[in-house]
Amino acid sequence: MGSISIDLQKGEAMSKLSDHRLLTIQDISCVGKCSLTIALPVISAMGVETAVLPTALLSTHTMFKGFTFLDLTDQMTPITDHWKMEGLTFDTIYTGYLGSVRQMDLVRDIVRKFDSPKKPLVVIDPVMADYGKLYAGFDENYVKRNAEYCRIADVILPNLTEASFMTGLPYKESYDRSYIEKMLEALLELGPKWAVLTGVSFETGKTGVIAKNRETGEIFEYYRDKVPAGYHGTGDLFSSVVAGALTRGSSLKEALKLAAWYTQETIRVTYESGKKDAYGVDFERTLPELVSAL
Ligand code: PXL
Repeated sequence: MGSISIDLQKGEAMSKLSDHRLLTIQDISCVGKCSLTIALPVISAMGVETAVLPTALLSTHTMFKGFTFLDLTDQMTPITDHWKMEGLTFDTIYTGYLGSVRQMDLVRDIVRKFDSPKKPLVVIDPVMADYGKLYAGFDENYVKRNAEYCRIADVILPNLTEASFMTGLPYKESYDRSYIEKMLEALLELGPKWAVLTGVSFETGKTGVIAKNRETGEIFEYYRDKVPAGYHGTGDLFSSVVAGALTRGSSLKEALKLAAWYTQETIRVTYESGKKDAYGVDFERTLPELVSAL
């Protein structure tokens, strides 16, 4: 038992630690720079206390051959019950890679568990696919349940592949504006307040993000120069910055601009350092820039 909680009422000890507290729920891949090994350092550096609920322990992410996998699903309820007993609250609940449909059901229970005194903002990155293909271990049922799971979100952040799997619209590498608008509409039908599509490009050499609000129909988009390289974990980096910025009180537009700039800057620095494999981005080198930008 930590010494601070001895003198204070339950919950009071924890609630004094930080002005903003976010809970992120995703796997920990010990090596490979993705999910929690990105979310925890990045969101903490943004000045947001970051609680973690690891859903699985992997030796590496699933792009490596022969990775180990320890399922932590059975820990999700006891850990969060303990937090509830301690009187903890979260400003934001942000989920990334979830290993199973059951984990989505448990996250729904967790969101309900922490919905008072103030409902947390729910940010969902439905991590499951890229470049037209599902990641190892996922199937049609996982896709269908992920689409249903997006209903509880304030903000969803799929890439185009994930969006096409969830909406049933065809995946296209070249497309026009009407395709993207249809995709946003179909995503909003899943029920989130904001649908954000990442990795959208209408012009050679540019890439960015486009978002639509379900209630107002407002569209926001932001593009930057495309660095000619793809690295693992950049979606997790983008979503972590969005979740961190929203938790600090930024508007979604500010959060998306910051995340798009920071992700592109990090890809650029990684690429210019000569790294050509997809292993991961050197966010450790660009974190000071993110902190200065806040
Ligand atoms: O970066 C997304 C991600 C997160 N976690 C695990 C993954 C992947 C993508 O492959 O395998 C375990």
